[in-house]
Amino acid sequence: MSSAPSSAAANSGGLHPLVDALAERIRDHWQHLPELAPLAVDPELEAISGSLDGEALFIRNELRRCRGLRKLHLETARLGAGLQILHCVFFPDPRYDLPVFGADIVAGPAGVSAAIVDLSPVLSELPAGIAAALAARPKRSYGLERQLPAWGSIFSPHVRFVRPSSSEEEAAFIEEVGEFLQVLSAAVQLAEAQPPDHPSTLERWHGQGRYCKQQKQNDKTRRVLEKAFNPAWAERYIEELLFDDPPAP
Ligand code: BLA
Repeated sequence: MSSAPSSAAANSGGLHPLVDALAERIRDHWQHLPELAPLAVDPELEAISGSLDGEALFIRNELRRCRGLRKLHLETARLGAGLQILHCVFFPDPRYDLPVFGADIVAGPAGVSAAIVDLSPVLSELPAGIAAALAARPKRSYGLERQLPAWGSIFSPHVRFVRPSSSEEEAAFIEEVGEFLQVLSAAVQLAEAQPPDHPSTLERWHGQGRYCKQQKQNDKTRRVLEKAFNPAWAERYIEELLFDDPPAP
């Protein structure tokens, strides 16, 4: 038996090393969350494969839940024209005073074009303890820091949106994501549920709905999905899986 060299894996549908390494980091992190449990996903949306212009397309969706977070979603995908994507959102259970964790990596044949990570508030500001922990992180700079689009007003002042341009910068970005996850984990461990009909719970539920609505204004995501599949499919995928309205608490 011989094992294939990694370049062969990359040519036959493997993922960019940053996408793979970050997906691994996120899966490892899940194992430390309290009461981690599977979350059902429509089998039609769990693993999707196809081809576009002779290129293999696939989407892999992994979903979990835990105490404090209603939906942990990790998507890894290859969507044609060499486009590789890691999309990850942890949606809080609105009974808990927790932010939304989001990370997205977009890599093309020319390298990573976008790497973003944030703990985003569902109300106007992050819980004070989380804001303080994020502010205390070591500062890192990248050669290319990117400007957020207008819909990005949902992100916190601590958001990192960069184009890493070396393996050092890619490693630094993975470290940063690890720090955001660490800050979230510590908050999850301490968080206590409020009643479903508590006014704060309802405000957080509405706030999470706003987060989803803003994310759906990212035309770049929609365009890629429409091109790889079709507009009706893209619409269903976005509305039902990526940014479905949070269920009432
Ligand atoms: C940008 N997202 C993009 C781009 C593409 C996608 C092709 C343009 C790349 C670039 O600007 O360099 C595509 N992203 C996808 C697809 C999926 C995806 C197809 O996740 C999923 C199937 N996007 C998110 C989340 C965040 C996010 C959770 O889904 C942040 C937490 C951010 N993506 C984000 C931002 C941009 C982006 C801020 C830049 C948008 C812009 O500059 O207009």
